[in-house]
Formats: sequence, structure tokens, C-alpha cells
Amino acid sequence: MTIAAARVACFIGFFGLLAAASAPAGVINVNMQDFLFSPAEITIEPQTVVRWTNLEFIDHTVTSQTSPGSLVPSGLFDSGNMAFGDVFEFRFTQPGDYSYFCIPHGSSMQGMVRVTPEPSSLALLILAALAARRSAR
Ligand SMILES: [Cu+2]
Repeated sequence: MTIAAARVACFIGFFGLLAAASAPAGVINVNMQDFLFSPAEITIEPQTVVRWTNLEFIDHTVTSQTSPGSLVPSGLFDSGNMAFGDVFEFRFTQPGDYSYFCIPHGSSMQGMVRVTPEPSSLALLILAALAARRSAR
């Protein structure tokens, strides 16, 4: 690969990362099945809605907790008892790690939502400068 090609590939990669990071947030599904949240851990962008669905004939809850394993509700969200087929949704607006659990099943049924920071304005400025420099050649 020539240096020019490497530069272009690097630039496209950087652009792709930024594009992926700033893609519009949607809805992510988490199932409650076999006494587990599946997937138990997800990473999302701010403004993403997480939709939990209970897929078994056992009542579960989706309850935010103060820290992983604490089993102490943090008060951010709590679905209450969910029967088979029930759905609970929560929109995550702020970056951070959000641990949650199921009240009836405690430590054996926990999950984590990691909300990534949005691309910083500095990153966007660097991108704009790189694009301007490239088009000037
Ligand atoms: Cu449960």
C-alpha cells in the first residue's frame, strides 16, 4: 500500500468511525428469558431506547440499581412486575454505565447498559479541518 493509499484508508476509517458514532439512535431489544437478560450487556448511544420484553411465563422486573450487584433500586427506572409478553421501554439520554436487576431473581438476573459519550465538538473540528485540507490538494 502506498503512503497516499494508507492516508486515504486512514481518513475513510476515521470518517466511518465518526459517522457510526453519530448515527441516529434507535431502539435496542433485550429479552428476558431463562431467568436472564439477553444480551445481559449492551453499549448504546445517548437517546437510544432500550426495549425489554419478557419471553417466558415467569414474572420479572427491570429495575435500575445503585451499582452492579447492589440489588438496591436507584430510582432511575423500574418496570414493576412484567408478565409474559409485557414490554418496558426506557430512553437513555446521558452517557454512563447503568446497572439493573430483576427484583424477584436478584443477583442471578442482572444487566448493564453502557451509554457512550457523543463525539466531542473537538473531534468534529478535527474532521472538518482534515476534510478542508484534503480538498485543498
Ligand atoms: Cu426475573
